Amino acid sequence: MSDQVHLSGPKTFVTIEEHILGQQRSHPTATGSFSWLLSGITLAARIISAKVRRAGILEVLGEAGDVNVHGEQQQKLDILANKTIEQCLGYRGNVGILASEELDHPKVMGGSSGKYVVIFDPLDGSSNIDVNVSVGTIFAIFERDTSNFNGEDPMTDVLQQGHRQVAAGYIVYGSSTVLTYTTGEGVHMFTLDPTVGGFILAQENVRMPESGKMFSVNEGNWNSFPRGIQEYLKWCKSDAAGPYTARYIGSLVADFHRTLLRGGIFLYPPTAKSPTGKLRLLYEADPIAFLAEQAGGKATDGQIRILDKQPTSLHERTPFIVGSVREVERVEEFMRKYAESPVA
Ligand code: P6P
Repeated sequence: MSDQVHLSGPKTFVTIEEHILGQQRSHPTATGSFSWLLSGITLAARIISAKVRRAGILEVLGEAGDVNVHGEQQQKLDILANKTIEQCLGYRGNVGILASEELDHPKVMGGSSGKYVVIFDPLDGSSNIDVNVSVGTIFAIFERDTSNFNGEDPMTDVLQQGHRQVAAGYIVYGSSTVLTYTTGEGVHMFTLDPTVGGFILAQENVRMPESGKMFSVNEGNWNSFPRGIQEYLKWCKSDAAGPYTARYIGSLVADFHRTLLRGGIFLYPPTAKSPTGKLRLLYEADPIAFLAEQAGGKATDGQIRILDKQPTSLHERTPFIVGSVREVERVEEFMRKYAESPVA
């Protein structure tokens, strides 16, 4: 049975719950536990969306006066989003470990019974909140090896390579709230309908265009980009290339959402300020890379496939290049060609 959702009778809208159940039915061994977990994520998404939409009214704009583990000012909505996800997922019984950008260490929820690990960025791009730019939530889901869990450090279940994800997704709080997820069987997109308070299927089996003349990078860091990246961007701006269009929102989820739908490439290379890249491997690059590959795209750190990287710490950063397969391959060619050349 394909994982397409089959509706009987006249075409009506498909809710995310129906779609998840449809995916579950295509797995004879599925117990519903995973569907129960994903419904916790959709609940958290609806709550966070409501808070983001009323940020100005709820007086949750502005900084919370504290800093997170990275020394970044915590926005009040950051904290609210983190708490919401913990409450919606942490007590479902099948989540054993939660790890978040906002937490110094992973949280073990209710002993060793929880089968899943959920790693998330509760509100990515939160510095954009006060200027009404799209922000997003990103999540990655792994299974735990509970057979040998005897209270040892939960990090052994958190520091898994990205290709071991059982699901990943994001919610982008933009002109509309869109939830995109994959369980390894294609990428599916849902739009929140505020009138019914539910996510409705917008597009099934989303495919990223194989190429796209749009690059997304913060060129303010140009001087410290690797030579290969500089030469690739020069090529993009040349008549030989077209030239390309530049689009950069400064919010990963929004920049990736556009790249997923329109094609092109997003880059956050090493910079002087962030020599190992700015974006985090576990809860930004890995889930986005899983979605990109499931949609026919590609994701690398410039040398290694993102999903093959072995994390060594929870908040580890990585250079990140993701997008249409032809565009990423072209960047890799430039990186190889100028590998021996110092930064120009
Ligand atoms: P810069 C937002 O703070 C974020 O973590 C990502 O969402 C975004 O892609 C990146 O940082 C933007 O960083 O240095 O260009 O402002």
